Amino acid sequence: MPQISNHMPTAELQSLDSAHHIHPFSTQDDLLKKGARVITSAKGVWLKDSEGEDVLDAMAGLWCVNIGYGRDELAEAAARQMKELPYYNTFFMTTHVPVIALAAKLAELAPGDLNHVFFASSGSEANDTNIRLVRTYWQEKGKPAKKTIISRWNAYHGSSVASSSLGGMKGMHAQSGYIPDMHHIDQPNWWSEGGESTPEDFGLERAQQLEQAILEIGEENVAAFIAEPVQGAGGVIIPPATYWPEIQRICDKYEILLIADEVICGFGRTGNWFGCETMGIRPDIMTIAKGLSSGYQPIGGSIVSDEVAAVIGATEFNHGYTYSGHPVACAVALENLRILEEEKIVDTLRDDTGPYLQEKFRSLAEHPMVGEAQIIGAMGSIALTPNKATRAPFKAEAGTVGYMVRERCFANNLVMRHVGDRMIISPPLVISKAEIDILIERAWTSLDEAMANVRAAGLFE
Ligand code: PXG
Repeated sequence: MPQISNHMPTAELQSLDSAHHIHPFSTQDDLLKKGARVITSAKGVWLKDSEGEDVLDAMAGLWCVNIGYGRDELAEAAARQMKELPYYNTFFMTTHVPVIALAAKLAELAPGDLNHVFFASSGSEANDTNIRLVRTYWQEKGKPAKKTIISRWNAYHGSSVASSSLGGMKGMHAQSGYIPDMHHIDQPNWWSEGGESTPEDFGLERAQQLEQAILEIGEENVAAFIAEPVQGAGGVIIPPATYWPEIQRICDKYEILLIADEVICGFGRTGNWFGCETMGIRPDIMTIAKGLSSGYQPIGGSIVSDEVAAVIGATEFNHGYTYSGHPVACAVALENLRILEEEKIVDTLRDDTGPYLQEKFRSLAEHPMVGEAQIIGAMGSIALTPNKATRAPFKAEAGTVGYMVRERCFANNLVMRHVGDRMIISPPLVISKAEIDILIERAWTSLDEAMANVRAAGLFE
């Protein structure tokens, strides 16, 4: 086998990659034909590829590199921990210092009485944990029939079979089936589904679907409602202001546990430490991952309230992963939280760079192919449309035009993803004003170029 390194020609790396590596959410045949872009290093918000191009990463990897790339402090924290204690588990009455320190730090940062953390290595694992947690909670309360979890169509809660069953991605259900006792209601996507109603009325109507579902399934059978404060992978759908207060009212009225999936929203993304603070809700459980370590190490978890912890605490919780509370991941997450806090990254985003990004991003709505530009904190999306007034979709399969825009972004060295015909951004929280200008300039150029292709394909009318 040849010596594989950064110095190998791109084509050779690509052919070895497509020959041996099965990629997530990709069509392997496309990779065989086109080859993947090879990323070799990164600093701040910039990726470098194997051709030496500098690419602005407006997705922070997969919504996770909140403090930006290339922070040596995290590498040093990992090395220190690896030398001292590279691994030990937290099963069977053992523990270690990094996991104690991280759990205590998270209890301090999390709002209200969310003071207890169960660790996992990813958001998917954490949401699997949540399924078992809420069912155990109701069993312990003497209500074992309360098993059903209500979620939303187009929600993303992970890729394991259980967490994707919680999620509402029909393409994922179609390939794996899904586990029983899950129920989905519609998402608060006013742009695509709101018709003639006002966003406020629509927000209320969508929230009240939760009440209807509880009444249909029977309160005695419902364990929890799970949702992302702002839907991420579903297209950065910022709900109308009426939505979350109504959801909270319904959860309180029927004693349904509220799980806020903060995997994307957590650790500053929405301009506060947690999305539930931005949305003014009081979850019983929060799912965390991604920004917890800024993606430098795989780590996630469930933060639960004093009450949930007390109820669960009465029994043996038959659940755990070999890497729950992995010492190296915990040490890196702690260092990441230190940087987020000491460098006031969340405050700077909320008070300074965030408002600048939001203003510039909203100006994309002036582009002839953009209907709305929605942004909160540093997560935003634009809706592509041939007709701003009617909010019409393109006369092509959903995602066709989104893909055309994404292709132009990629060619213009801007990572901006498409979800159907929405384009989304979620840059590192440390993005500077000068970098924001570059992001918007490249997005505008890519939209112009894509629009010419969309017109040529006869799709603009
Ligand atoms: N919850 C939410 C809200 C997520 O966004 C998960 C759970 C699962 O986390 P893990 O760590 O198991 O992947 C996620 C993950 C995309 C994309 O392209 C989004 C995610 C993952 C991969 C791709 O939008 N979100």
